[in-house]
Amino acid sequence: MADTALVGFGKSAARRQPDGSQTAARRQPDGSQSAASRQPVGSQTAARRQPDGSQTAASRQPVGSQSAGDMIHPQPWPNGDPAVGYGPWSPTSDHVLSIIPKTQEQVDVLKRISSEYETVLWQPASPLYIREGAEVHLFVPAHSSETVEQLLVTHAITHRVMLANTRELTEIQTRNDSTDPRSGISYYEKYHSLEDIYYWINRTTLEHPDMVKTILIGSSFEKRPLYVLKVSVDDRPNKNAIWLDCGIHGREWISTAFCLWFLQYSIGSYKQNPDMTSILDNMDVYVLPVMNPDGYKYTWTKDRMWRKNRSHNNGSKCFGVDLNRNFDANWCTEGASNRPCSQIYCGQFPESEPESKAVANFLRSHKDTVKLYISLHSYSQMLLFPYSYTFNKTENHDDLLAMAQEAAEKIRRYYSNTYKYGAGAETIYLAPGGSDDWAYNLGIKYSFTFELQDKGKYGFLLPPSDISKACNEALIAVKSITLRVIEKTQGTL
Ligand code: 0X9
Ligand code: ZN
Repeated sequence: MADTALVGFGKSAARRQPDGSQTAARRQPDGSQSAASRQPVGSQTAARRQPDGSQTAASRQPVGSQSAGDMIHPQPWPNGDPAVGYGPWSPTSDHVLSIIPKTQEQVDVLKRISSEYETVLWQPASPLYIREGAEVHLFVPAHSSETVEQLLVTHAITHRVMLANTRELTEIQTRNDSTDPRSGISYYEKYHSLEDIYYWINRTTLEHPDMVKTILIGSSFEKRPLYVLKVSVDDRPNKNAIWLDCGIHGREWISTAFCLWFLQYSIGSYKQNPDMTSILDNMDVYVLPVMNPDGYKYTWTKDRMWRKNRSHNNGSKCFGVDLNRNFDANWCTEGASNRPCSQIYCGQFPESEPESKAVANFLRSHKDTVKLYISLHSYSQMLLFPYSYTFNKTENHDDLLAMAQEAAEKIRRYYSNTYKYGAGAETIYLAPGGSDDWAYNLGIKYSFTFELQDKGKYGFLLPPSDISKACNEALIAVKSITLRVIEKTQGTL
């Protein structure tokens, strides 16, 4: 990965590499941001971004002009300048800050930092959603850290370092020990590259021809296949079904890991586990493990923080559409953006993207049988249900609430972990164009979005050692809700 080319080093080295180049997050040619890659000689640190995502020419400096001493510090550090080594925080590596804005002015400063400087918002997904008193998680590449720190201190904005060195965690997430059978770690307790996942899909289908079929439902913008695995224990036509999709957002790796976990579990536990047996006796299961293969691939090769798909936006240098703003559910109203450089860009029109169109087409043609829709995301530990595009309640709000509550209680009982639950708009933010709301309006009245672990300790960089607990607790929620749906839909087909 490009990200791993760098190592953090001391302030006195002033971010200059031995070859004379500077360490700094590099803007990709498409206008996207690489989390931390090597910057070409002549570019500068702490690059300032224009609101449209481009970089200001004025902020570029000639080679050699940049050193720790060149940075402008209007004495923001009461205990001395950390650049000389004795300050409270010496950010020489990419890190994540937890920040709580307490006033509207602080909210505005944070919105500006997260949209104009080379940083990546982890939580919330867009500056649009930043609110007074709500915690913000901001990824800050090493080269932006002094500028960001200075702005926060100047405006007295409370913040703390949440993750001190993200490169190490990224490295741990991509380390592949699968070749060592003695490690004792199963395939499902690791993250896998897209190629590995395609290989796994193929092998799983071949190994379980009686239970698993692969359905090609379309292809991505970059022409990668979108495979759905159908798990079915009999050939009963028009059997009720559940749908699960994972990986709609590239950087949310635990989501895709969950789909593989779930598939393996359903295949292996039929006639072993009574709940799963009852689920498969009553329902077919459709699973789309990677809804956004281009974005996922990009997070493995170029930019670990990438969220959207990778489609080209005419007239803009920014790539990608947020697939979870591209569905036809109050599309592109408040809570989405019509600007291609935004993380929550809604696209040119509803279902403009091949990935969302493929899912929508499949569900439209299976809408009489699919009774439960679940979309897996991360992070923040929430069980959400419609609506997210309006504060209005759905007609079966109480049912959905009871199901989410029961699932969250089971997670608390069995795993001592807490999940918030509720309708999306009131629980996180108003966000139109989402797959769950669209599926609900299509007629799939049991529709959920799960935000898996964690709550920010590692965020998107959840270590592989946490996969099993994250997946097991999500599994308990999926089973609990599915069993309720079976009860409620018995006899509907
Ligand atoms: O904003 C989203 O798309 C989801 N959160 S995330 O941090 N994973 O990006 C929440 C989606 C909730 N549902 C809808 N907005 N429809
Ligand atoms: Zn997501």
